[in-house]
Amino acid sequence: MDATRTFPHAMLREIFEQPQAITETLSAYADETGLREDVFLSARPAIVGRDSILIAASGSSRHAGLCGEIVFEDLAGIAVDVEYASEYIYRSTQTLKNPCFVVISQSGETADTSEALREAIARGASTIAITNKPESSMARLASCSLPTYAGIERAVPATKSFTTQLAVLSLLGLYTARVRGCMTRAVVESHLAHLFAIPSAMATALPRWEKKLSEIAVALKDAETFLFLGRGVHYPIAREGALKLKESAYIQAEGYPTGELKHGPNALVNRNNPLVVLATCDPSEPDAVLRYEKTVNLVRDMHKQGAQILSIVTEGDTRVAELSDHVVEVPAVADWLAPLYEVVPLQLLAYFMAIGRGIDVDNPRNLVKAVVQE
Ligand code: F1P
Repeated sequence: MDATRTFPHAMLREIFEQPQAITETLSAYADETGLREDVFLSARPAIVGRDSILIAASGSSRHAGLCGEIVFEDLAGIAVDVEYASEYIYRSTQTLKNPCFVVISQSGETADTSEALREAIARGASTIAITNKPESSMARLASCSLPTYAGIERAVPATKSFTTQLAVLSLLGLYTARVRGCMTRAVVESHLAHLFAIPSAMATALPRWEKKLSEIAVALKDAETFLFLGRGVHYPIAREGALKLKESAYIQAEGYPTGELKHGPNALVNRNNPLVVLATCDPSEPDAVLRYEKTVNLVRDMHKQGAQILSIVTEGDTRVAELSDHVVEVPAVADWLAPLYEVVPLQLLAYFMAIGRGIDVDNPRNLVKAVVQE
């Protein structure tokens, strides 16, 4: 980041701080050759011998958890459930007898998530807290604390805390795969090389994304509602994009699995209700290619139907791009890591839509940084 640049809002500064925040977080847990065993030591008993993982969180942190669900399942072959923290305490005690219970919270103080953590401890679960505050009550309460190193996040809409949560979940996914015997050291090393390459590619892309999204926000300024669509690990990013737009710009938005569009929401699609489609592709992964092909078909149908489409595609894509009104390219990367890139243009979309509406984006109405009362 240009150290001399001053930003008009904390949210924009924090968006630009992400490459640095991700680098610091990755470096705390690993280097390019391997995971730091000593740092993960306290996570080991929480993970080894568990049949499943239960993640509880609220808001953006929950969306990071939804990405984590796919990562843990795909990398480590362990079943994962993601619960709204506020719902967990009402869930049956009869299921998931031996889970590793993971809370994710920027503040480490959100009342619903703290309550869920206390309940999980009472139910005998082993617990891990991923927070941005190592001294927070959740970090102290859990048997293992895995902090994010995002630095202070001032704007209410979460940005760098979210991407650093994704970074910790990716590392924990690799560690879990390793201790469960699902991955060789060499494969871990190659994943780490990809992870460590992300911050500098993100830093290079950020000025281009900033310009592009400021223009797209002007083009979409009269849109009434937004539908964000994503499949697989990209679906949580659709949810996060929609939440960012709601909380920052006061615009009604929903995040849906792409394949669900034709099961109801399509009735709403018209030029005033644009679609934001996560349509990246990792050609080295057959499942990702399949998802991409299905997404191309859907985008084609929506284009014919006259929808207004903003697509997030992999650099060099032409197939989705030519069917879209607005296109944002993100660097090519392994499918499971693409969320780290994809969310950033969506944060910028929310930021510029908010600015266009004269909203105090750092302090949106009715919201606080940490909801400490249920
Ligand atoms: C969770 C959260 C944020 C949201 C808002 C209210 O906070 O829902 O994601 O942006 O600030 O709280 P946390 O548990 O991650 O601190």
